[in-house]
Amino acid sequence: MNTLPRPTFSRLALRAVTPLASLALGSVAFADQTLSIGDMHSSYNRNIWWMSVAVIVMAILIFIGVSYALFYTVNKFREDKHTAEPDQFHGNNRLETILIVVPVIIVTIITILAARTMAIVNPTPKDALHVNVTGAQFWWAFEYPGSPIQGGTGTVTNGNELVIPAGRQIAITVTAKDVIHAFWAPNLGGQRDAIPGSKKTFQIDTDQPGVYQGNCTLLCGASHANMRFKVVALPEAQYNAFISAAQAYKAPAPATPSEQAGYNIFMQGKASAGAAACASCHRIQGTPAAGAVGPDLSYFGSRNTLGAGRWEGEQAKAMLKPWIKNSAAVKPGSLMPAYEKLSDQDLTDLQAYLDTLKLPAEASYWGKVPVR
Ligand code: HEC
Ligand SMILES: [Cu+2]
Repeated sequence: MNTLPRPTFSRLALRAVTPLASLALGSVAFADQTLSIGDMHSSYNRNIWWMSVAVIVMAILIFIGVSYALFYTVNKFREDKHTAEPDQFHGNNRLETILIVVPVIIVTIITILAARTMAIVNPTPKDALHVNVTGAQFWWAFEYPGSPIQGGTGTVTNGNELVIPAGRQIAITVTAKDVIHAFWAPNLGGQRDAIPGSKKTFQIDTDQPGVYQGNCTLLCGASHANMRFKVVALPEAQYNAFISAAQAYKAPAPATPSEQAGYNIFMQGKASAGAAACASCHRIQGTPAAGAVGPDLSYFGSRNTLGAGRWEGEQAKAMLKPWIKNSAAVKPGSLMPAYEKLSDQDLTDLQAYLDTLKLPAEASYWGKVPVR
């Protein structure tokens, strides 16, 4: 017996209409979030949308006008109505002038609309928050040039998770380390190529706090599709708590023997396992680890993703050991070396140490705003 409910017409229609509607809005739905250029909480998207509406309305009017003219002439000059040979004439100045002037007016209007929109969205506002973004195979570095580290060198940096205040313009200066990537968080604004040796500044923004999805959108190698990032837009006060805690942050000293063992492998490697020191590639604020070849791990314990958004939440925790052992086996093309010779105990120790790298509770940014 078939106990499945029979699909009713309305259910079928809904099934057909939902993807069409999201296609029309330029959005893609994932399990729990939506990538959408139709997210009107971003002033960038709003400006582009209203310009598009104007152009689409013009296009519809032109379509109607041209179709009308076509059917009108076809009907009026049908052969069965006019058996005699049609008038033979050369040129029609009035018609030709109209055919030149009208398109010129249309293109001029579109040019003005586009130039106006560019003039609105392109200049960096004075009060924008500046973030330097660097793409690398296959991860993202986010650096806050305006937020120096207290009693240290450099500025606040995070890997793969970009924390921003909602309701403010964020000036992103984007570049790349190795090959060309592209930065895009569609809900927050336009995309820009990340090109080695070039720096481009543009703005993203949202007035709605939440966690948003970002992706590399230029084919850059085996794990291009796994080169994701999160943008966590916090209410301004929570953002300020995050950034001041990040400026003051010092990784806690290892407290247990396991954490200490993990710390030692991280900082010095483990000669018997032929393991290079993790610290040569990764930075942990407040420790001697200052590498910049891989993502900053200063508050890795407060992060929710692993492998540049390849895994999230519980999965990210479960994948940490396989990741350290051989990241390329679980994320194709990963440029982090494999550590096959580290024992399970070594991996447990490393995980224990990495888990301690946490921001203070009031400054941690996960779980405070909904995933959008
Ligand atoms: C040769 C440089 C290099 C060394 C040495 C290295 N890593 Fe990495 N690591 C990387 C790169 C590059 C990535 C980013 C890979 C990707 O996402 O595609 C990475 C990513 C990571 C991540 C994931 C970060 C995130 O947010 O996604 C963790 C955790 C990590 N490494 C831990 C370690 C540990 C622990 C060690 C030592 C056992 C180590 N790394 C040694 C280069 C290195
Ligand atoms: Cu990329």
